[in-house]
Amino acid sequence: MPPDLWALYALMLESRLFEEAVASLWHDGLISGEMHLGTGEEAIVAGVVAHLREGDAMALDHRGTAALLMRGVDPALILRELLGHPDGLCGGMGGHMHLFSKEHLAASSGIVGAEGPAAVGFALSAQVLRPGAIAVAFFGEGAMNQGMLMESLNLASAWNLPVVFVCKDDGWAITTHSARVTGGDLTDRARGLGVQAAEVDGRDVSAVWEACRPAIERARSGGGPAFLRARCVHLEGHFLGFQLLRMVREPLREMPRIAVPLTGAFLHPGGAGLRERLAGLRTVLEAVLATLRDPRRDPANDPVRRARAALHLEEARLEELEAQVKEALNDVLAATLVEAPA
Ligand SMILES: Cc1ncc(C[n+]2csc(CCOP(=O)(O)OP(=O)(O)O)c2C)c(N)n1
Repeated sequence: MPPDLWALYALMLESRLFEEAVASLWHDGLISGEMHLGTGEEAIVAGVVAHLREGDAMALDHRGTAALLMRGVDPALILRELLGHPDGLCGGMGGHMHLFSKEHLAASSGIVGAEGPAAVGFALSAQVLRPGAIAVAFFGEGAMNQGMLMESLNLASAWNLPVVFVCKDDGWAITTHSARVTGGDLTDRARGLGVQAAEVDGRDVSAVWEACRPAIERARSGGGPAFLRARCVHLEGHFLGFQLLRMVREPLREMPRIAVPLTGAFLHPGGAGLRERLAGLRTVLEAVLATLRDPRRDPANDPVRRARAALHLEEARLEELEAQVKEALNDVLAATLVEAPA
């Protein structure tokens, strides 16, 4: 059975529109604190969540909004939670990094890597209490360098637990280039612990859906854990207002403010030797070029846009679907914002 791209696109679009609305509220100062969005991860989340059934569980990271929405959690409850409203999903006390839904067996955490132990706990209870049910853990590649996630992969393998570990690999952990702090290959690392592992283009929702199907089916039927590494691009950078993204989006305006004084300092005679100063100039040049080549500048890395392009031949159906998703979301937003205190 092929994936239903229409249904997957609807999930992704709802999530994208919801997070765009959240971004706008955050920029207006109505949501306090940091805000990590999952924009750019929608294909991974939709491709996995579409396989889940009642009784399955999800352990989520600091970008858990998309997964909860796609799993059917009421968007009004999530929005009220982000606004700190007492009627929010967690009484307004959790905020966007600590969203829980007992009804949906979903728990998120701002502690990087904590999705591993939570998913293993969910999977152990599924193995004992609800055979056939599974747990999914969503986390970034940075979390793969956390001990507790390694322990979780190990235990899931040793106990043959029904858990699928989904690594949303965008290559960055805030401002750390993950490759610089990572030994070996992450997929091989999972295999080394006895966990079946696969890689997929996380910008392609059909590919993700196809890639995780055998992993989920195997876990359901007692075949043990799996690891899926899906590459993606975080379109908003690490969090809203991310300083590096300002440079990526407006290099001509932002870059000179940093590059010009640095270049001037390296050209200034005296101080460090010529060799060091030339190396400094080279670093500045490389940084400027890397900014211009940044994958966040390339619309082809947007999974929602890619899914839409695959459906564009049926323009009328597409527009109808988009209008439906927008209208439903606008109703929720309007009702929630009227109810929420200023
Ligand atoms: C245990 C722990 N260490 C550090 C942090 C600070 N922190 C928050 S997000 C983040 C980066 C995580 O990178 P990754 O796992 O790749 O996820 P991404 O943010 O890229 O989605 C860090 C280091 C934290 N929240 N928890």
